[in-house]
Amino acid sequence: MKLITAGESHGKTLIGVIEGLPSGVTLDEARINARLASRQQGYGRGGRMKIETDRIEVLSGAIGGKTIASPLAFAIKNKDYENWTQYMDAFCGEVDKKALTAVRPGHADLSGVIKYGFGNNARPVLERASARETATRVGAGAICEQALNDLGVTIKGEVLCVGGKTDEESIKTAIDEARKQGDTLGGKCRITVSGMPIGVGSYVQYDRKLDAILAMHLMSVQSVKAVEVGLGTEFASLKGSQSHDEILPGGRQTNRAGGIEGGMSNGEDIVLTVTFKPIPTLMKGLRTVDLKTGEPTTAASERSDCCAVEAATVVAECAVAYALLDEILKTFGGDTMSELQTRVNARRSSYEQG
Ligand code: EPS
Repeated sequence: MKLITAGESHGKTLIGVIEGLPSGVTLDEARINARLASRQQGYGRGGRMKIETDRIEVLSGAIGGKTIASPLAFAIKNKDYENWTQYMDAFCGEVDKKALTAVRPGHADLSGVIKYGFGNNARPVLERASARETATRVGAGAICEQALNDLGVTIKGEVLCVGGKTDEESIKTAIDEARKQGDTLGGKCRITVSGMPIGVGSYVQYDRKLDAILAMHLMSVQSVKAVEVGLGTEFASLKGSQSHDEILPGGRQTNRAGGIEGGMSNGEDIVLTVTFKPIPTLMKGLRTVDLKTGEPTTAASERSDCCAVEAATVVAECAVAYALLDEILKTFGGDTMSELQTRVNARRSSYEQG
């Protein structure tokens, strides 16, 4: 499959186009919208989420609740565009009236301005670099999740920690505290995938390794700084005998590998830990240099989230869903959903029956 996303944070609409879905994938509008709604939630979100009610509008590629194999295009409207038309209109938008010159450390602002030659205004950079784009990743992932569920594969994400805190009460307190101080917080989530057939991905070429592919899909989510598979960084202090999952006649008793060996799914749960850095838009503003004056200043502080780890966990689930359906299709092929189901089931019975 190929997924293209388009859209600016305060532009007219967000767009996603998925090419390569088989025919016969069920599209459940309510279910996709529920996933979009869950991305909008979580303790620590900012004012934008009160403006938006993200909803999918499918523009092509499906009829009567089933995909028809042609490119599936969808839109998610930015309600906030009404307040930004004057600045963002494709033909007469006055982007300089919303100039951002005090570039934010940790954001795409500075490198983006230099790379694309935007002079001293980072507005065109941040509009696209914004995590608003993750709504399209969720729209696409929610469609893929449905197909995966129908193949017996389920994905579950959970927040492990925020700002170093692990229980809900301390997390909320830490977010309240950070907000009061004009600061932001990151955290970690765990994504667990159950029901994967054995042998998705491959050891035969570097770019076909399932762990490498999942890491790419997750690392490309805004604010992700690390992806671990199984015991991940803990492996550095363990011996081989403490690291691997012995194969016994009745199956394995451990899953330290996190469900992937040699770049292939091994039938155990795939377990991924994802680390998100704190959002780089701080209300208290870090030290920076103003692009217009060249003088030291404090970084721009636009409306933003204080913490988006809960929302980012939904995005991570959906990024994994897209990647896994894509890899399942590469491994098993099939033009229709039922062909794909038959092939996945044939693989399962090849080892489940011995
Ligand atoms: C986001 C929309 C954005 C931000 C946030 C995520 O809306 P606005 O910029 O209008 O407040 O809330 O984006 C960022 C944190 C960022 O760094 O760009 C969303 O829909 O998730």
